[in-house]
Amino acid sequence: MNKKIFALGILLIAALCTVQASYWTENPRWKKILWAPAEVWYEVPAKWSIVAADKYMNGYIGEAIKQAKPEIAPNEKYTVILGVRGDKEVKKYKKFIPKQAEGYYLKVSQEGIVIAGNDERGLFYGIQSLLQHIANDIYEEVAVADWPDMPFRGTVEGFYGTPWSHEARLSQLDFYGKNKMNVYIYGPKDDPWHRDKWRVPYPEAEANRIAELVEVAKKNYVNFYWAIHPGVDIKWNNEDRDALVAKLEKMYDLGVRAFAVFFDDIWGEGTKADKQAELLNYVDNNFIQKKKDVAPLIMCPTEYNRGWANEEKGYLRTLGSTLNKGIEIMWTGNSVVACIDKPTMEWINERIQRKAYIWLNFPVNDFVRDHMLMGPLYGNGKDIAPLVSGFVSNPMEYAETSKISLYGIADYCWNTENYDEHSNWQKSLQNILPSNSMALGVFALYNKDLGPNGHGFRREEGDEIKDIAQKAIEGDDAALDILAFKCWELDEACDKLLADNSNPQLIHELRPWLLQGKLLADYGTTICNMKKVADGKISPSNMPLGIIDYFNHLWNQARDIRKQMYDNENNKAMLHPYQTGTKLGTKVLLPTLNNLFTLATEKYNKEHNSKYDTAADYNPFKVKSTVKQLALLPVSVRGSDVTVASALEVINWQAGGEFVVESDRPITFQGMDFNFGVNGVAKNFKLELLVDGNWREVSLLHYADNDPVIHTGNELGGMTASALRITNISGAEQQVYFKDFKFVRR
Ligand code: 14T
Repeated sequence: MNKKIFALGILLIAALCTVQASYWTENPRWKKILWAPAEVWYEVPAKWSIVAADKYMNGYIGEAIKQAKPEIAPNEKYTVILGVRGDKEVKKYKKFIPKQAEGYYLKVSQEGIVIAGNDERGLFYGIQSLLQHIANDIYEEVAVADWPDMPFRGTVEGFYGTPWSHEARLSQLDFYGKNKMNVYIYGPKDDPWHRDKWRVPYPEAEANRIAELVEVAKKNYVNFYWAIHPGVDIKWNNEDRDALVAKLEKMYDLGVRAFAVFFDDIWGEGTKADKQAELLNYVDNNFIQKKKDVAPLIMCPTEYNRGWANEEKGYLRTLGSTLNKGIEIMWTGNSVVACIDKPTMEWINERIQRKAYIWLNFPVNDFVRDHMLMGPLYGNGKDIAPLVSGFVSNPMEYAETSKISLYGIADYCWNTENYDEHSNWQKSLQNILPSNSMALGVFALYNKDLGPNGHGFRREEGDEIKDIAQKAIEGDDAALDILAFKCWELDEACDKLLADNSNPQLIHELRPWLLQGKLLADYGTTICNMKKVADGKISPSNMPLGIIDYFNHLWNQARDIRKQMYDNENNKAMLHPYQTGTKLGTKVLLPTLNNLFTLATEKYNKEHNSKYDTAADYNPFKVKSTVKQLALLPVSVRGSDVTVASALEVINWQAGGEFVVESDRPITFQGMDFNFGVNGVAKNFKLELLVDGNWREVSLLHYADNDPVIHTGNELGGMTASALRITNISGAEQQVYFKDFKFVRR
């Protein structure tokens, strides 16, 4: 081979390795490596001196650089030079500083360190990169130019359920600073002063906490947005308009300098585009603009996704043409819960005449509360950065666990084209639980998918065991052994995590799922053994000592574990009111195990002439509906209660539309009630039960005029049927909520 080409090749490979191996550890990943001389590690000095203007050192920049381990000693030769474009300290490096907002230049060498921000936030981010780079007390020489792709990156605390605790929020703000996210929108649905009591000022204790959050946000260079949700009962008059501005003024007095107004998940008067725009323009002109030190207003529209957009009524176009140009408009994509791609951005941007501000409903789990979402962020377009004005994630009420996905959000929003979900996910596990990141990774493999849900949003889970699962089902012994190993590995991971005390908040949030994980693993081990016995692969001499009928023991044990899993899910003390259970491994592992249980038992019955029940736990109920929004709702069974998950949105129930719950076996009814969230609507609906092939009507009534709950007549008790059907018989579309649908079996 030509020597020159050979040498060049080696150089090229060396260069690639250097960049890949060493500089992908930072989060978000750096944009541009300008200089990376060699893969050599140097010790971080014990002391250094700082060259920077006093105004920085006496402020948050000073606080940030003091997080580093080296002691600051005035005349130390090793210097850290800090500055912002235009400062004399960094004049020499001007040409390296990226021109983008929040960009910075960072150089770490044996001579010293230079961080030059394009602006103060850029300088702060440069310091964060340095802190990450020297975290292990060693460093490689490097120079980078770095800047964000999306101007606003962060979270919207916008879920239903228990709002984050104050401590959780403080920890989040710190996390955002470290990962270069600059937005936190405060809008928890169940904070009364955000929504139900939007006109009322916060009591003192809550107000003080908000003031503290604002302070901590500033330290982390995060814009703290406070959101108000007035649409539930707003009147379009001057009184309510003034009440809204007065509340914002109160928040301003607490230090808030960024605001949002949400009109999501409402109906009736509050949903009118022209009225919303008129109010918001007033707020913008008379409050936001007047203040001079307040960030542009953000609004969440009522039609916040394409699935809900009514083109004829032109809601979005009205907002687009009427709302002041500086007001940001939020958007969740093609549906409530969706990945964002270029077509959805083009579609919405054209209508609202500005770049939409993305509200990503991931990893929020308020509509699938039995699932913990610990998987990577993936599926969003890597070409949408130029089309968005901001990108925020709506997380889970489990703040600490949400950091797994938020770590991905930070990376994706900063370095969109180069986002790699696999490496990011690995890093995020390492970041959130360095002491046990492998165990966390194993456990998380079974906590990624959401299960069936009304939004039809699913995630990959279990792809890595799909093949062996299939082979094990087909009778492959080696595959069955691997599956058994996977169960052991899960059990071990749960043990490690339950015993970990390095991140107590994380383990506290995960505990119900960890306990369930141990049971699932135990169930799996038992079933793999059942299958081996049924296949004649465990010889009597290998069975536990003194056991005569091993299969009998295993079968009963599997049943007993299922019962424990069931009891765990129904432990009311542990759950919150809407918690529908505690599930994991539902996409591949659990169905595989259930399948193996049935196969093993069938085979054993056949060969031993026994009559063990072959059914692993399964759900005998199915929902069917001609009302589109109801058709995908999951049914869950808890003891004698059968519940259909509530839909929090308004249901447009067309005339004649049917909602059916079917069972594969007869149900004897004890009682039933449901709540459509509207008083006096029982008369618009008909309930029927399918008894011996005939539909039989059961009467419906309200107990009181002011109580939306619909009850059934006494004739229901004791009736046996295989399906129930509710029909809109009013002759007109009914707008109702679908909450608390339940019947009780005898
Ligand atoms: F404002 C919106 F962008 C938005 O997403 N609003 C809510 C949000 O608070 C909630 O956390 C999220 C996920 O459940 O979805 C929105 O709320 C809904 C949407 C529905 F389609 C609640 C119930 C629904 F049926």
